[in-house]
Amino acid sequence: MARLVVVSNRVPQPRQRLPQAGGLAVVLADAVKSGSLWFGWSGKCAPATATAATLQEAGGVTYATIDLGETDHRLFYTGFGNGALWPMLLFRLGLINFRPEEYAGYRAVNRAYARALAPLLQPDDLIWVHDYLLIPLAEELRALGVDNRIGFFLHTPFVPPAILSALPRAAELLGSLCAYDVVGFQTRGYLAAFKDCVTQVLNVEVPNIQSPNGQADETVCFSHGGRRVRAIVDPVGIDADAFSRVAQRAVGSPETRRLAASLDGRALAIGVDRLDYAKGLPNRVEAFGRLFEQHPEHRRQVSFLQVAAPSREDIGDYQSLRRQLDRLVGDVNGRYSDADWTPLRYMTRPLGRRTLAGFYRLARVGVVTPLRDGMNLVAKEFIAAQDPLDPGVLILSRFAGAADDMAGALIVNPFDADEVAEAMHAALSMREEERKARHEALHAQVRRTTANRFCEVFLAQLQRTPRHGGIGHPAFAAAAM
Ligand code: ADQ
Repeated sequence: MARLVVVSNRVPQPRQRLPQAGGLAVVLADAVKSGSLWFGWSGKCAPATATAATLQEAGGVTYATIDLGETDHRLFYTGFGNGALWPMLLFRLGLINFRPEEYAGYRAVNRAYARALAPLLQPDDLIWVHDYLLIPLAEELRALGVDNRIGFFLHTPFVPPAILSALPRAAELLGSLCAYDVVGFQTRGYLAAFKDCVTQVLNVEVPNIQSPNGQADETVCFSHGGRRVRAIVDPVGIDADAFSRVAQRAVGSPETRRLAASLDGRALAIGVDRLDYAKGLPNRVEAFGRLFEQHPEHRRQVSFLQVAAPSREDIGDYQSLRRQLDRLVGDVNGRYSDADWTPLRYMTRPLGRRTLAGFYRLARVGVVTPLRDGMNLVAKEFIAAQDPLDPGVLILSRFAGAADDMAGALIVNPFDADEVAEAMHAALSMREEERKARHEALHAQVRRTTANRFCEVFLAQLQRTPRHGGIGHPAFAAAAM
């Protein structure tokens, strides 16, 4: 069995016994077995970017990290990565701030990662690269002569050609993606968008492969730059059974009991997100206010808890989002609060995984209304955490990847405050029978598309790629389809 090398910008702390809630570490827990290597940024900035990785070992896994120079980090992460590429992938063209020097810095950091990683590689290693910050990594590794099998998974959405083309140098990035042997997407829609971009932006012919049930493609294969690329659909999931157990135990925890007592018999609605403009928090707060306008019977009967973990705080758009939310939450609370009831509780800090699980289980409504989201794991966690005998109701944005296979949720357009308010009303008024039926279907789905399955599907695809991915290689013909 080949060694697995995972590459992600952030690497879990080796000494942390329980990984951070929801991070990549949780998703990859089963795949990163003893003997694997995990490579990425140390999380620290130094005067200059390191040229060699520092190695640490824990539980048989080697963690190899490098410090980034302060300027490199700014250009790569705050600059091109999150100031141009992220808004483009999240369909927010107005927020794209493209600067050529930042793009150069983004590519330079990918080159530095490649140079530090290459000496650690063994010939048969399977390399699995994660997310939008590392799109050019395979191309940089190939330039150093690395011909291992390299796969890439995009956790964000993928966009249609009209959106992609708005970002300067996007065609170059699309070409960089073709240096991978396998490229994975969360949904069929993103794969179809990728196929359209390859066809229209790179002028490459991509043959149709009809899936057996006649649905949209789950795999496309094409050749570009002398290599064969296989693009696949592989939705990210959670370890649903483990999360259910954590939630069951957490109901007795002091934090959950305190929250339950503070509700004083009222229903709880909950939202849990990174503080990111893609998560639709201002629209959600507005919709909650609209609920009290349109259905005054819910006043004093429900409390909404929004947990928002600060993220990318050194970027201006994130600072203004925070200010906007402070004001909006104040508006709704000012308008509807009573001396002994506050409609909106708003916390800007992360919560532990167990506390979160207990809070989800207590909630009658889970509100997951991003404007765009690659998948959204909170939707899946909320479902896994419910008591099947008295479950809460999920309200889910149609623009989250999760909506593709979570039809049992109340699916909404997050831009339509009235529609979201109506869904909140429907969820709060829903009879037990319907809540149970919806939960049963959703729970079965969340248990099917687990984190473990996500890893198995991706690695099986990568494994079946011939080692020398070049088209001329004789192994290619056998493995091409
Ligand atoms: P994110 O955009 O970070 O991830 P998401 O899928 O919602 O989004 O995952 C967030 C995780 O962090 C969840 O496990 C959640 O429990 C946890 N979390 C969020 N806020 C928290 C808080 N305040 N306290 C504690 N924990 C919190 C990216 C993509 C998503 C995709 C994932 C996985 O943007 O679309 O689903 O990767 O592929």
